[in-house]
Amino acid sequence: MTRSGFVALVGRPNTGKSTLLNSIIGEKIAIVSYRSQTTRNRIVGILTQGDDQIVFTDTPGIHKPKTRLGEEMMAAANGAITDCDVTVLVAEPRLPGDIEKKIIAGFQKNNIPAILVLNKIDTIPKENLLPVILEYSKLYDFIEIVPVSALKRDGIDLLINILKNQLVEGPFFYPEDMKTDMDERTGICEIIREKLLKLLNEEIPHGLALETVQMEQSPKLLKCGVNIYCEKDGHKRIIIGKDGSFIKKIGTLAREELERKYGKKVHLELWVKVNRDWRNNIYKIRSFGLGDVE
Ligand SMILES: Nc1nc2c(ncn2[C@@H]2O[C@H](COP(=O)(O)OP(=O)(O)OP(=O)(O)O)[C@@H](O)[C@H]2O)c(=O)[nH]1
Ligand SMILES: [Mg+2]
Repeated sequence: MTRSGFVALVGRPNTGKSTLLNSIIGEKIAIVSYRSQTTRNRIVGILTQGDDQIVFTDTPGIHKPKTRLGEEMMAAANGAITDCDVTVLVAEPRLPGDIEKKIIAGFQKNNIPAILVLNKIDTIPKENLLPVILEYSKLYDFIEIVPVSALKRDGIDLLINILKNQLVEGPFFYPEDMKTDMDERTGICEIIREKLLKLLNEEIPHGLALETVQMEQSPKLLKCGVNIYCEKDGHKRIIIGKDGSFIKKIGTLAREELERKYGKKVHLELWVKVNRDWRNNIYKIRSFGLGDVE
């Protein structure tokens, strides 16, 4: 008899939720960056082992929204908590802050079955962990508190086993060999957005939206064209760079990753365009596959 269940990964921005998802699935499903608010909508990662299937939903980091996009991101995170069987709160290995307390208050109100993952334990001395665990256990009756390092893949198998214990008898929701439900066009945009997040500074990355407008594949070649929308003419100049040098660098990095992923040659064309204030326009947000599209 097969067993299955839905698990949501939530927490403040930058705690390593997407890194954790990738580490659990053993493949890069979600993009990761040192910046907060990297993840913008729900991302599904599927782990099937023997008779067990866990369907994970990675969510945008919980913050106070300043734009309509931000509001949609929070709706995505909160919706994931409501829709899953178990919620995993991913936090830094420090005493709980306001955001964690607020999330936990929501757990209390709705009696949410939750596991606490204290991530990034590679960044602190072991003895610092106990007071953090004690403080969190006073706040909520977590099913388990699991210290891990998503980056070093430390504690991940233990976490998977704990989650398997929460599964119930039932059918698989996805085919056994499926690792994500993200479509290829979105996946291509995300890889390019990751490079932009890493190499651009300050406010520009948050105002970017990408759209794959051309895609053609043969056994040996993937050809794609992607529009990169930014919010200001000044941003467009920076993204293109002197004589196109910056966008060329982004294109090369993204192409190299796509060639590894697809195992074939990739032709990538990027066009930079201005789309003013799209983050406050729900129709534009939805046209980029973001927001409440379900
Ligand atoms: N040292 C260390 N760094 C980590 C670990 N896990 C994640 N990081 C780093 O933390 C940063 C944020 O990681 P993400 O996975 O993008 O975080 P996130 O929670 O998905 O962030 P948002 O999508 O913005 O909410 C990146 O620079 C990661 O490399 C870890 O276990 N140890
Ligand atoms: Mg993320």
